[in-house]
Formats: sequence, C-alpha cells, structure tokens
Amino acid sequence: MNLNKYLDVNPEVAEAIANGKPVVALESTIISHGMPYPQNVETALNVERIIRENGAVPATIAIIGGRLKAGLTPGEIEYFGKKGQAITKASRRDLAVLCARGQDGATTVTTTMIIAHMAGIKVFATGGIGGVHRGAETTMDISADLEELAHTPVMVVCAGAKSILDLGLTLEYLETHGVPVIGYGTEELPAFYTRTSGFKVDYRMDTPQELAGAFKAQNDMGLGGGMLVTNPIPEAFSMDPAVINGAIDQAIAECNAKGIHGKATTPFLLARVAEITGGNSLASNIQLVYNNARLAAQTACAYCAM
Ligand code: PSU
Ligand code: MN
Repeated sequence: MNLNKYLDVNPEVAEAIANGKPVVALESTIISHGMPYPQNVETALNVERIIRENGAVPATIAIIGGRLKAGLTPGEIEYFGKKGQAITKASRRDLAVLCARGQDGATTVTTTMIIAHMAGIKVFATGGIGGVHRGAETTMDISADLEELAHTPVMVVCAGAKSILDLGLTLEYLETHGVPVIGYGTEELPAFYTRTSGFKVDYRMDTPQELAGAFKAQNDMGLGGGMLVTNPIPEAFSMDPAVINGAIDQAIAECNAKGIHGKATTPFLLARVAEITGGNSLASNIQLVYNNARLAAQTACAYCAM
C-alpha cells in the first residue's frame, strides 16, 4: 500500500509511533457534528491536553483537502469546529471519493479506526459509537461503525451507546461479528448519559493493564478486528434516565415524522436531544469524553509497556 500518497502523520505522532510510544487517536465528527461551536473546539483541545497529561500523544484524525491526517494543529481543530455540519461526515464509503476530489471530511468512528490503523495507532477514544438503530428490522439502519469494529484492529474506548439506538440489537450484532465488549469497572453496558442500561457486557475489567493485555492477546493471535471498551460516565455527571429517555423518544418521533434517513439520522438525533435537554446533556457529553480520553491514554501506555 502506498500510504504516503494519501496519509499525513504529523511529526510528533510519527516520532511516537516509530519509537513505540503511546498514541491515542481521536475522531473529528464529534467535533463538527457531535457538539456545537465553540464548546466542540474547547473540548477537542482539552481532550488532547488530558491525553498528554496521562503520558500519551494525541492524534486527532480528519481529512483535509483530500489528505488523510493523523494529528491536527489547533488551527485545524478550530476550522473543523467552526465549519461544523458543513463538513462532509465521512464514513468508509466516502474515503476514496473525498481523497480523489481533494475535499475535507470529518471522520466517524469507522474512518478514524481506518486511518488510525494505517498510521499504526492501536487505541482510540471517543464519546459514543454508532450501532443498530431502533426499527432497523425494517429500515436496515445499522452504523458502519459495527462492521469496522469487526474488521479493523483498533481498541475503541467509549461511554457505551446512546439509547437513540437499539442497545440489545447492537450487542447481538457485535457478538455475531466477534467483537469483545468490555465494561470498565462494570458488568453492565453503559448508555452514554447513564451508567446502566439493563444489558450485560461480555467481560468486566478494572485496570488499563487488563484492557491492554486482552487487546495484545487478540492482536498477537492475529484474530483481527477491534475491541470495544465501554467506560461509564462519572457518577457526578450521569443524567436522570427518565429525562434523557424522554428527550430521545421525542427526537426519534420527530426524526421519523420528518422522514430523515441515512447518514443524517444520527447528527439530527444528537442535535435534537441536546436542544431538548438544554445545556445539561452537553455538559455530561463533554465530561464523559474527558473520562474516556484518560482511560485510553492509560491503556495505550500499558499496551506499549508490554
Ligand atoms: N454517537 C454519539 N456521538 C457522535 C456520534 C455517534 O453519541 O458524535 C458520531 C460518531 O462519529 C459515530 C457516528 O461514528 O456518529 C455514527 O454515525 P452513523 O450512525 O450515521 O453511522
Ligand atoms: Mn445509519
């Protein structure tokens, strides 16, 4: 593969990878489509700082002018935050066309995993992943994130999945495709804004070393595929399930009434839930991302020490 033709790894990230130092990948759709400006930029910069404070090098991933980027400058992060939804949300099917046309793209969990793997990065921190949508038995709306987790060997540290999705079907899909789902300090799948969901994870682990050891074994055996680490939102920022689930039900009803489908569904639901719940859900969203960045950095350090 002629990666240099398409991929730019920034010098700090390249140096770390070449010397076996810990690196944590970060996505850019959470910046452009997942949060409003200017909180999105502030959060993205804080996440990078938290990763450094925990001993790893941050690599925010995006597509700029048709180049795959592993590691952005603060100016580039500001650009993605300000342009927001005007930037193309880029999933696997969009990568080749955006590169060939020299366009920008905000990377989802899927494309961040792809580019992280190209660059040699093992651990990726985000907020929530895409999954099987409610009603998928008729719409067939299943996020490409799940298929990517099935094939690409990158560990994704998240706060579970939002109940805009069908969490039970999401777990079934991951089971079928052989993706281990780990609960960090919990036996239950966290549901992003809340620490519990009523669904069980496959395994509970309690230290970054344990996470790193399991992922190392998976990679050493050449099993391929990713690992999903679900890290519950800190208690102090978790939301009342009745409030958040009410907002989610309302957002889904509006989404269906408007006939929104395809790649627009998730950004619409995320934005509506944030509007309906006011600033509360945004504050929680920001804090759980920080919490995931910390755990991902510690796990990347443990992985490199093995
Ligand atoms: N869920 C969130 N926040 C997000 C996303 C999902 O709680 O920002 C974004 C991620 O980039 C994820 C993408 O990869 O949405 C999934 O989109 P879709 O459902 O269209 O596959
Ligand atoms: Mn979809």
